[in-house]
Amino acid sequence: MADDTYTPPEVWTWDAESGGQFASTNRPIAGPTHDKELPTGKHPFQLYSLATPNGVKVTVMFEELLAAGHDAEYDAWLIDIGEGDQFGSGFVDINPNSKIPALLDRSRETPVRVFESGSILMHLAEKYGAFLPASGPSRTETLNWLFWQMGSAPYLGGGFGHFYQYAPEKYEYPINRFAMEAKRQLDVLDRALAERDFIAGESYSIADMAIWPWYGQLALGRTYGDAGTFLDVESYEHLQRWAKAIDARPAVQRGRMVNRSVGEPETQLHERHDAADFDTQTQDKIGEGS
Ligand SMILES: N[C@@H](CCC(=O)N[C@@H](CS)C(=O)NCC(=O)O)C(=O)O
Repeated sequence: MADDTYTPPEVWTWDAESGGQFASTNRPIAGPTHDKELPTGKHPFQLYSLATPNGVKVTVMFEELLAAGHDAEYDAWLIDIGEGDQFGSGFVDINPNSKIPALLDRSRETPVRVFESGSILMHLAEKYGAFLPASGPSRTETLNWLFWQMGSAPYLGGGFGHFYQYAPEKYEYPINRFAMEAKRQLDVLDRALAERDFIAGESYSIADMAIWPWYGQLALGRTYGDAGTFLDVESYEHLQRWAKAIDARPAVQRGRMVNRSVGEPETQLHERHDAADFDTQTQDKIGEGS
């Protein structure tokens, strides 16, 4: 229905067909739809996720911790959000918001659930004393940018990305509104990165890990079809330099593969239980490419 003919009814009712590409998963209620226990592996950390930008933040963090010599071994299990795995009872117990990523930290006597990607990054950073200064202005600046990402990305993904790429029709009003906001956010980052190597200062931090999967990958032209051209991402010089530098990190390249279920089979590691899995368990090796 075109924008100019729609009058909202007095009380909204759910039309299951109105969710565009995600109509099959989105509902106006929370809670589980079915009973399903989550699998558990041998490591202290059990990650239930998918290689979307929010998922990649956490797998990059684990791979960076391991690369830095921390004992941060983890089992990563694939949650297929297209199939509704996020509404299984075991997953909802760990994240009542039914969104990936969700983590169960079994390194304590009583396991701790951790949901919201920013909370997971902080939890791991504090546990290992890594990628987040322990105190002082540099810690505050890192958290400034971490929370900036958590607050800003829904306008990029749920706003711009949804209307530019996924909505059933192209509507000029929301595309204009969210393209302007997306470009404003890109300029925020570009100006900050003109003055420093990384987003929160001269050290790589959980703020970079949170921001790069969204804005770095947009700058590299990897998200939302032709959005890179549409938003003229090449014009953000400092953002480009940072995006490419982070993309080249081996831990980032590994983190992008974990729980990935689209793309070239050699880039997909559906589950990760061991460092050797990158060499032996990718979809091209186990022959179940999707
Ligand atoms: N603020 C949350 C957002 C998580 C989120 O939106 N996850 C998406 C994938 S990127 C999801 O699980 N969607 C499934 C659904 O909406 O049913 C976080 O950062 O962890």
